[in-house]
Amino acid sequence: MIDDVRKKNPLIHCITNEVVTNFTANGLLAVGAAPVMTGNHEEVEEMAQIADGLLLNTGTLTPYQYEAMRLAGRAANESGTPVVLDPVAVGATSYRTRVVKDLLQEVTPDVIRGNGGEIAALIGMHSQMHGVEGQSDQAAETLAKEAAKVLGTTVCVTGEVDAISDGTRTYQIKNGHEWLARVVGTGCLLGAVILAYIASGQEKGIVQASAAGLAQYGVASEEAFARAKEDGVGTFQQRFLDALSFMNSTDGERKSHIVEP
Ligand code: ATP
Ligand code: TZP
Ligand code: MG
Ligand code: MG
Repeated sequence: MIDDVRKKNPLIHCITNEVVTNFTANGLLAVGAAPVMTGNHEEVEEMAQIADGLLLNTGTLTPYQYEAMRLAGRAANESGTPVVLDPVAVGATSYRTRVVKDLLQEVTPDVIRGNGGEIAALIGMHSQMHGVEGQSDQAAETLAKEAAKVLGTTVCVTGEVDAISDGTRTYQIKNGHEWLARVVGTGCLLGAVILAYIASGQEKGIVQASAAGLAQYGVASEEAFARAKEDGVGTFQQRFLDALSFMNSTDGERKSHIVEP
């Protein structure tokens, strides 16, 4: 599916946080997508309609940005542009939990992607948040399936093992490397990459396209670690961008580890 992304060069409109904006744009370029970052109320609806995908990421949410997400999300839903929501740090403060739940009354995402703590908090289950990092006591596949049923959309839970579920079909993705959690923005970029895969492979279905994106992202991190392990996490971040840009479908398929639990 990486070939489909490179062929389509999907335009990914990101309303994301100020920590990861540059990394997300570079990561999208590396996989062959075209990033555009804007949260300006004057243009977000038009951009979301032109785009092949819309990313809503609540990492540094403000009231102004919330309104941008509401406007863009509604426009995307009306025009059929796929939407991925990354509910960063939901559960860490009551403001975030309340506001993201409000957003879900207005906008229907095609995929919600978060760590275990964020997804558990979103459906009112026990969650442990430590700023943007979060854990749940549920296994990723159990949590993804339950959250998909409660929220009525596809849910992706990431961590040591990733899982994606639409409530009926559930996959575990066992690629990845723990150093991903030591570079800021790798969760945020992942939401954007999943969107690029969905936008380029819609005929394959949202769960399948997302699982392919998750696996290939994990494979890239494994390759990056092999090249950076003597040097450290700074080099790993660069090698990871390199590996995303070198990804090819043969290696991706051979090394991907997707299973049905
Ligand atoms: P961040 O860790 O950057 O704050 P996040 O918490 O939103 O992001 P994570 O759950 O860390 O998101 O997932 C980001 C990526 O890191 C995913 O591809 C996931 O598979 C991978 N990942 C996280 N922890 C591990 C781990 N211990 N082993 C392997 N891969 C991991
Ligand atoms: N603070 C607010 S947003 C953000 C931080 C540290 C980035 C979180 O990105 P990720 O991908 O979840 O590490
Ligand atoms: Mg994490
Ligand atoms: Mg995150």
